Amino acid sequence: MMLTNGMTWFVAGALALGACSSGTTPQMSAGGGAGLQELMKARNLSEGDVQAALKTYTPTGKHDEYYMFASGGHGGQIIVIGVPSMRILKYIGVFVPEPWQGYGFDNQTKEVLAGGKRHGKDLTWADTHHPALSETAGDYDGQFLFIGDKANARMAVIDLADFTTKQIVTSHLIESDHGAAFVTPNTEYIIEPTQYAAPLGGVYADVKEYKEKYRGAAIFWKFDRDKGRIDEDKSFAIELPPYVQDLSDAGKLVSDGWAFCNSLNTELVYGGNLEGNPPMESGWSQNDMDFLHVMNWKKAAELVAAGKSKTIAGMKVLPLEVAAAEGVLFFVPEPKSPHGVDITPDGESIVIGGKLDTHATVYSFNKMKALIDAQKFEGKDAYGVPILAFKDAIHGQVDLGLGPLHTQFDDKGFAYTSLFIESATAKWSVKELKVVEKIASSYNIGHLSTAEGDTVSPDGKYLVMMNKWALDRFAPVGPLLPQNFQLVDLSTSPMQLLYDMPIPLGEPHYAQMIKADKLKPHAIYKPAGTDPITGEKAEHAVEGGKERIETRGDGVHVYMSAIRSHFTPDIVRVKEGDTVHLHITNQEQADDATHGFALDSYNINLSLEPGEHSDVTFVADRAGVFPMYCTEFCSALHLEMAGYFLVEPKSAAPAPEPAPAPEPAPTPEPAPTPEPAPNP
Ligand code: CUK
Ligand code: CUA
Repeated sequence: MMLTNGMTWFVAGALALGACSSGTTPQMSAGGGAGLQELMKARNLSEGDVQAALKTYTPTGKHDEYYMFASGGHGGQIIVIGVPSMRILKYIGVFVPEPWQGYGFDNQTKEVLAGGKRHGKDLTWADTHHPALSETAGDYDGQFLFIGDKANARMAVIDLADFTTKQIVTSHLIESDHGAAFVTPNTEYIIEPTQYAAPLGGVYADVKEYKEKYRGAAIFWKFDRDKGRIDEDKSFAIELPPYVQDLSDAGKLVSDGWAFCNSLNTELVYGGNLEGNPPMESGWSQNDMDFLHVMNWKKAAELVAAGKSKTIAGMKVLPLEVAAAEGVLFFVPEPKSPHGVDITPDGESIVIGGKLDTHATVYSFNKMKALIDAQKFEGKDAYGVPILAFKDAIHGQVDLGLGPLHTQFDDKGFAYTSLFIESATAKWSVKELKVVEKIASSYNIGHLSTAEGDTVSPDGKYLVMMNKWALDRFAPVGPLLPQNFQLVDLSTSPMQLLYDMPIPLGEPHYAQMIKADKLKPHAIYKPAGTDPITGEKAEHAVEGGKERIETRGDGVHVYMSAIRSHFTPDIVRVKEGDTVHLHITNQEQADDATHGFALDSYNINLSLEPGEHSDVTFVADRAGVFPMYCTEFCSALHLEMAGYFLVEPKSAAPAPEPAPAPEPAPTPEPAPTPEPAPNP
């Protein structure tokens, strides 16, 4: 490992420091400095290793410089990671229940999850791909976070005031998405284009009618920042040909008002390998060129407002022929089956990864805009969409290496592109279209994230490579290995690999990194009795001293307080078959004074964070005695924070339970082999 001068200086400095404090020669001392060398020897660490450790180690009580929000893959969650320490700070429950946060257990969060039901069905997983932080003037503002679910075409809104999911929306217009979530520069809209084409609105048509009846669409979800919610009524979609839209991104600065999306299947192939057709993988890759979609979303919004849309599955849709005729949708050829669309910080260049090609293609927004303004097209596609000439629309191509996918930026005019097949990241100059250096990843990098790397003012500084394979990086854990995030220091040349972080929630796709001081989450819900989803005092908030149980027409209402270290009331008596409404307020107003509330057999587990109010409605359909208890070790008397939920059987004088029918005699199992006695 090459040693930089800085490193030599640092180790020497550390040694000198050790000498100072111990007053003996560094090499012989048992003090800090000499200890360092002994430690390096004992742990077989190089000076480069020590340097990497010093750059990532974050002493006790110190906070990280950045938050990284990473997709939690199939887990339907978001992973919050501190950078550079790479410590996991939180999993945010998004599309699936998250028990520790009580997410998906009380009425409030069940309703949030219900927003993501498809055709009335609950879904217990998601394929989360791209998290997107809210932006103001093209820069992360630290207020909101969005993420899409590729599998089920859903979009979630997370409020960073309390790192809690507030809303999930889905449109039955489409069946899947991919280039989601990406936000416009002032978070006017959150973009969600389809991946796999299907008849719009969830209707049936045989796949042989692919060209005529199958369609893509790009949904623009309108975000109401004051309410912190997507406004479904003000959202719209642009109908697209069934080209299998892939990644997307919104223009910024010079390209504000435009959105870009690449595509994979201008061949209009739909599989059928048992029916004499090529399989999708080769069928989709026949044409040398696919189409970069260039969409004028501001114009589309105006046309929709002017009544030029039709409504499908409750969504206002700008028809393809209108989008093509009225200057909303244009195509530019792009090398076959590309991946990734990333816009440079100045908004002028659009970078497309070649995936099957060694190049990234850099399009010039100004050139494309000039062609559009001059109505200079080289033709139209089969659906009547004007096509711009490739050679007139590009700034150029850069030969990066095998399998370019995604691109991020720094503050010095460099781009960083992941090379999936080569397992590396290429650092290159956007202006000169020249590779400066590369760093290897272990192995098969997908996305990558630099600090604020897709905003108008990236920081550079750190790069995280999100690798699809981990192979030999970590202690083995069976056939399903973690995936691997690798932290790289961008402040040195060459770039330096600092840290390997296993990611046990796969498959994570994208992540965004934001300066930590932009976030100001609150620690307490104020006043006590706040509903975290609305942010307002809950209708059934309970005041200390006014705890009570009321039987009303709609069931039994239990107004309960939680405060160290008891629930009031701590005995609740209901009758079998009663509808029970638990209204529980955590009266605490101190940091981290969270109580849990568990009720066995009824699948109830709440997290009552300081000041939080939760409502739970359920039918007490099982008679018996159910201890209820606090699930957070909140005080020395935490175990005593318990009570009884008594469900009296229906009949006044309960008959003893009938003796259970004798079970059929089980087939005798072979006697188990006695386990060997464990070693002492
Ligand atoms: S996609 Cu995952 S590596 Cu869904 Cu963003 Cu490219
Ligand atoms: Cu409250 Cu334990």
